[in-house]
Amino acid sequence: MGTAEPQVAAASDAQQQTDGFQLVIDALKLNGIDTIYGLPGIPITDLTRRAQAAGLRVLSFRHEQNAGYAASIAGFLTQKPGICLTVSAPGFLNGLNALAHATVNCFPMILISGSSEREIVDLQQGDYEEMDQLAIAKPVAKAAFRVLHAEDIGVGVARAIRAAVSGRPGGVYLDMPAKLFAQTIDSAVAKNTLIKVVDPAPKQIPAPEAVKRALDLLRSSKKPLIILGKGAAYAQADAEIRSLVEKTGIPYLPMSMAKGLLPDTHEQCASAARSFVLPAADVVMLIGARLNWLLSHGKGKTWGGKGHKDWGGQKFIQVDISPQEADSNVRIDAPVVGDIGSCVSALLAGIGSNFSKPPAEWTGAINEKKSANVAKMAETLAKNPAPMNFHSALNVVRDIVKANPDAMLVNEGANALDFTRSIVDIYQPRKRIDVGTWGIMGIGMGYCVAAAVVTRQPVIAIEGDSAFGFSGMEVETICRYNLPVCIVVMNNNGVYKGTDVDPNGRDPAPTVFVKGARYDKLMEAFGGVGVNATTPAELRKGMEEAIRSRKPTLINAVIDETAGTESGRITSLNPSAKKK
Ligand code: ADP
Ligand code: TZD
Ligand code: MG
Repeated sequence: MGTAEPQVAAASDAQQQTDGFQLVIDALKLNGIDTIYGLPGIPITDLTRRAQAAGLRVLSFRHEQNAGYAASIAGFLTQKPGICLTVSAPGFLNGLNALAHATVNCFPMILISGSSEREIVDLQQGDYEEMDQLAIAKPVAKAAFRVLHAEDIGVGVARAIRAAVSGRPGGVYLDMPAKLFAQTIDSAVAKNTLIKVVDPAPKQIPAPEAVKRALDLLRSSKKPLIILGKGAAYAQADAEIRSLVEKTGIPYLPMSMAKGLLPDTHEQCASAARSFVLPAADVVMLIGARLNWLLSHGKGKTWGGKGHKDWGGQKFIQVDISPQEADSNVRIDAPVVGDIGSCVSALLAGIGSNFSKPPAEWTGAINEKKSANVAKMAETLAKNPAPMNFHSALNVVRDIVKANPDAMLVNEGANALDFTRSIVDIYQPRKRIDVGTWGIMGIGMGYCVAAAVVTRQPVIAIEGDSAFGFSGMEVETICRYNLPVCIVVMNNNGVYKGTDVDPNGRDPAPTVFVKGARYDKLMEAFGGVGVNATTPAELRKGMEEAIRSRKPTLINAVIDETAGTESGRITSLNPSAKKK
């Protein structure tokens, strides 16, 4: 009898304990995070198991980089930080590329990595997979934090969420040493340490004088142009943006991932007259787009430049959440700083009902260019050469996307990227996701997994054969989770094309792969559907069937190996081209 009581007390004490693993899960769930993209191992294996047991969706990848890219694009699509979970040192480093990618592209993402104990790391005592991860993550992350005590997990997760989604979104690193997960703490005390983040991405209302300055400039313009970037797509202010474009009547250009904010077939879309409108416009309003290399830094030949017949010395309005973005390349005459939803609403309120639409001379000239270019393109697309080229294959993809406007389109490669971007119209916001600001290869299969999981819509991936190779093993992941993904590998036997040869006749050229490779068989290895398509008709049949069945499918589209251009559309950045 005398010993019975303490034993009961001990048992109930034990019941009231929680641990680091559980607190991480509780903190994520409390903040509405329902999916983890990761790869298990010491010290986070149990975190993946227990998260799944607790009802979180845990998607397990074959390489952390792909899990990281998946998390980053989930962040873009949902405005909630995508979570990537990795083991220490090598797993962390594999995920780091995606963390940097998230920061560079302004996507909210949190990389959570298990790590070695501080004591061992700081004395460099040689732990299993030891590395000073926090220090390494800092330069590529928007913010980086380490949590040492279970009672600080709530604060650590809250700070990571705020840093990822507030202001300009970005990648955040959260370092969790192994010992943290096993720490136990009283459940009641622990509960109070958790934080449900209130208003994680607060509205940022633009200053009225900034809005007025921008509108005055727009009103003075004879040849205005709006450029929509992926920040505008991220902002989910779709109705306001459409309204601004339509009420002002200003022609617009969508950047790659802003395609579909308004349907690419919209009468004000100037994509088919891009090289005409950029130099000719007099006032350009950037909405969630940076004047980086993708817009030729706002100067030089693309923009007319001095001496060009259309040189207008453009004036710029820039709508952006980052106050530091303006003037990064050229003078911004009217910066409007705030979140795009608030800024566009303020601009709309300011234009009222008496905004005069741009002169017909301007819109008419654009339409003329557009019609000419569209007619030229239609002619090219209608050809049916043997073997298939990019155009005849993408003509099929264009039809399939038109018939399935809800489907997500993932796209990477060089020619496979550039041709798809210009040929395949997008009809709804946030349906096109691609290589982003860095023009990076390897986003493909990670993006496919996240796009399918987040949107539940069919996913079509148009992949260069080189691009596909960077993440190709994730076809197993796609099969394992039975995701409705249709991958089309544009197989031209190599990087840019498949025709290079080693002048010494010893090895294959650096840009060339195994000729006639059958990527479709990779998919079959894991129970998915493989199709080898040598004609547009075969490609169409394969894609239609994939969308209908929602089965993981890989179509090896055999493309003329002479069809590509070196570096696709960015030949001018190739130093060998600069030398000439
Ligand atoms: P693109 O590559 O499509 O041209 P960028 O990635 O260069 O687009 O630019 C995106 C811009 O959008 C960044 O400067 C970023 O600060 C901004 N941005 C992102 N989210 C928001 C938001 N919610 N409100 C305002 N600006 C945003
Ligand atoms: N590595 C990474 C991470 N990103 C890159 N962009 C490159 C290398 C360089 N690169 C490109 O810019 S495009 C490309 C590489 C290797 C592949 C092009 O070949 P592809 O496409 O087969 O994917 P096309 O259709 O043959 O042009
Ligand atoms: Mg290729």
